[in-house]
This record gives sequence, structure tokens and C-alpha cells, in this order.
Amino acid sequence: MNGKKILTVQDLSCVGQCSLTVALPVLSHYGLEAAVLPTAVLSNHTMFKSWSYLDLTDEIPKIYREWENNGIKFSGFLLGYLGKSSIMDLCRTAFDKFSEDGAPVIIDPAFGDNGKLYGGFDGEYVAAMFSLLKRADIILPNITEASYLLGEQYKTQYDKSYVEGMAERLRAATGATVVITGVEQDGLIGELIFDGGKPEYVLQEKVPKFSHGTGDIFAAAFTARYLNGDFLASACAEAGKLVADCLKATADWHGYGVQFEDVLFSQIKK
Ligand code: PXL
Repeated sequence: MNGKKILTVQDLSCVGQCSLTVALPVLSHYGLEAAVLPTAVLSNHTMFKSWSYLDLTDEIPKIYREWENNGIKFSGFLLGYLGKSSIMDLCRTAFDKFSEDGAPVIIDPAFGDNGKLYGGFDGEYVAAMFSLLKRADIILPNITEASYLLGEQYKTQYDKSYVEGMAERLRAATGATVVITGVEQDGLIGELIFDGGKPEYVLQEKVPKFSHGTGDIFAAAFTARYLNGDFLASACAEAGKLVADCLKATADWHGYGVQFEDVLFSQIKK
């Protein structure tokens, strides 16, 4: 434990390892104390053919009242799938009321992949997220999310100028450090980091598998390493390696997310 307490704000999907059910073990693995603000409870994530959805917007002010009563503060924030734009103002309240000095706000917009929005999201949600990103220190969009946020074309074949252009425009609009995830270059995959200076790529070999929840694992590992003092590039490299290892350990795509348990907890096995 390093004494850092991070608040992660995401949904609780009961089945299909993603959002809180992966953020918690990953943050703990890297020695952070993980506090949660669940935004919604779903029967399962939205890549299954149907799901139930309990929105927790009304519960959050009650939670905040008790956190204020108890003098609770956090050393950083990681936001993922929020579900409804009504949660976004409550996130701003959390940054205002519950931040320790210098607590970074890291936001994964978590609303789409492979050129499409996740089920239940629309342009209004994307616009509200775009506005919330102005409160972030670091944003972690994938290429789908970057293109939706900017209202630009989603491409699967692109050159550096496509991703670097989007990173520049996102930085100009939000003021945040931009880390675009899932960037493919020369048969490799990784992140483009843009902090206003020279764009930096952190690439590795691509594991030829797709799984749900890998963005959530990346965001949690990146955040943990960043809060532990890593530079952006090494936090990306570590988080990218964890995602690759988890994908390799996962038999095949089955809708239940990656099997990260053997990767994170191999030392305490059987
Ligand atoms: O992994 C992102 C994610 C998180 N939470 C829910 C989702 C998704 C992606 O589909 O449906 C509920």
C-alpha cells in the first residue's frame, strides 16, 4: 500500500468482467486503495443481447453527504463508463469536494469501440462527455471515441497524421494530456501520447484477439502506475503489457471479458 486512495467512478456490471469488476482488482494489484462510486448496476454489460439497468444518480448525493460528514478525500479519480449524462455534474461535484491537493482526474470516455457507440448511448451523451473532459488532467479515448468526440470520420486504415491530428484537436479543446489507445502503426498496437510537445508512441506486438473490458483494464493499470509515479510512457507500456498478457490468457472471445485472474494473481495460486 502506498497510502494513495483513488476513487473510481464506473458502472457495476454483475456479469461480464468490465468496469468496476476489473478496475478494483487491477488497482489493488498495483497497491492503490480503491474506493468506488458505482454509477449504475447492470445485469451484465451491454454487449450481451439484453440487460437490466438501475441508474444510481439519485443515490450519489446521499453518498456525498456521508463522505463530507466523514471528511473523506481522494488522491486521484478514474472515471469510466458513467451510463447517463446526469452522473457528469455529480462527477464535477466530486472533484470540487473530495480532492486532495493535486489529485489528478483521469477520464476514459468509455462510450464506444470499433466505430460504434455502446448500446444506450447517443450524440447527447457524447457531447456531455466532451464537456466533462475539460475537467480532466488526462483523457484516454480510443480511436472510436476520439472520432465521435470531434465529430470526425472513424477510420480503420490511417496514417500518423490522422491520430496526431485528433490528439492535437482534443488537447486544444480540453486542455488535457491526451492518450489515444488502440493505435495501430506498422503492425504494432499501443498508445499515442500528446502533451503539447512532440507526439510519443508506445507500441507493442498486437495480440490478434478482441475482448470486451480491455480498455477498462488498460485505464486502471495506467492510472495506478501514473499515481505510483511512472512517466506517461512507462505507465502506458506497463498497462499495455498487462492487457496483452490478459488477452493471451483468455481462451477465446466469449463475452465474459478477459481472464485476468491468472495474470494478476499467479503468485497466490493453488
Ligand atoms: O468496457 C466498457 C463497458 C463498461 N460497462 C458497460 C459496458 C461496457 C461496454 O460495452 O456495456 C456496462
